[in-house]
Amino acid sequence: MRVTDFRVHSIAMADPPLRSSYGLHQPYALRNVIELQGQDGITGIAETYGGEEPANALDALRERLIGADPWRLMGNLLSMVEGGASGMERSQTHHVPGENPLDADARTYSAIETACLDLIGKSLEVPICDLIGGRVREAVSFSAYPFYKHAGGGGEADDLRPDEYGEALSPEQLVGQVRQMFDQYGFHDVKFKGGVLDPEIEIETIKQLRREFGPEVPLRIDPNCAWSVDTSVKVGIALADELSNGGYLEDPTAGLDGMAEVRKRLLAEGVDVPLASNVSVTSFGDLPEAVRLDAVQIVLCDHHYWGGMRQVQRLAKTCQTFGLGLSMHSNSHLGISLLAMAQVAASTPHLTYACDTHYPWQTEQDEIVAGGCVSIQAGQVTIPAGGGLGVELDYDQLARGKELYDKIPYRKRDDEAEMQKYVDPNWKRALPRW
Ligand code: GKR
Ligand code: MG
Repeated sequence: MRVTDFRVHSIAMADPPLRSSYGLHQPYALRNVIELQGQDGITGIAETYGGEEPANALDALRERLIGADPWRLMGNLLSMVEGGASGMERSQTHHVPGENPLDADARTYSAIETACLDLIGKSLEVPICDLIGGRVREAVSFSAYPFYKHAGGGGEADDLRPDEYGEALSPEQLVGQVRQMFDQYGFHDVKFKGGVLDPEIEIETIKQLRREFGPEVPLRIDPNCAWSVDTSVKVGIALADELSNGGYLEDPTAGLDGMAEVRKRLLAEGVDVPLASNVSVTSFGDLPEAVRLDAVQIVLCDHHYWGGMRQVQRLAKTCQTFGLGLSMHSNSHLGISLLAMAQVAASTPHLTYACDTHYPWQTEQDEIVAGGCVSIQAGQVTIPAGGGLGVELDYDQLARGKELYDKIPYRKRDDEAEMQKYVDPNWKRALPRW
């Protein structure tokens, strides 16, 4: 089998005004979708971070891709993941995910790997999860991912979208948002994006979530490093009960040293809430120090920037070896990414938490997989019967996403600029803020 053509499509999708310590989501989120066409007309697809730089990096590989054997390609390009900066420490504390130059090669490689696996899987009629080791679960659990948000459903001008969830800038509104997600998708877990309001309000939000959903629903909070060590310890103590039973405290503060200090001080207080990270641990090079310092007890994997699905499987085994848990990180994405996440999760035995997903924040109007939105039922995505990822592209919808991209001015994610535009002209990301 040979690759006969390679196409990169830059698309946009509406995104609601979600808040985090990075700032405010812009009215559109960007994605790049690639197609790797094989000789027999079968095409492998993948979805990755959006905007110009990732598209250019993918385009730059064209010559190496055309004429290559997709089975060999993943090995031929492996130095993008195993060599250079990719194996070394590359914390994304100060970068919006997808904008960290140190993981650029790993992100590019991952998209090519996914498209190769989709192409191979489709031609053999074997789902990716079985191709890369065999499924250990038929369906993958995802958690509700509530955000504080301003009113609005995303999009702009004549493309303003309905505001499905409404404003959520208080504990009560946030609880209402989660209830709506639970009713619609049947989630069993909550990963709550904090680092936005005063920590006392965020503590109250978690307490109200616990009162509303009870102790059988695991709760996690992720302020993306917005807190000092002192504040992190204070929050950890205040939420010791609510964040236990399968919950965790994710990236409360910046850096491995800070995380280690939080852990040490919490343990000294008799609080054994585990610390999770997708910010201070983003590569294998970060792991030895994280383990040595006991800074992180749960790593969030993400095939998009860890260098692909097989690297995630290796990460899982490494975590298991060192007694760490494994969860899965997400950024704004559509159905191709959701299925890629589900395929790797289905074939990863040591996955100890329900995965994150932003999927409920996107709408069918922007979905580019044939048949519309991928179904999440009882909080789970079931592995489709088809080969590869199990989905095909809807080319009309893809064209629509490309038109949208051409029309809008956004070319990279910039939550700080959006925050300055709509909330506070002087706003800067400050770590720690509290
Ligand atoms: O979408 O604003 C967001 C999130 O804050 C995202 O950028 C993070 O990468 O989901 C994320 C996380 O778990 O850190
Ligand atoms: Mg996180």
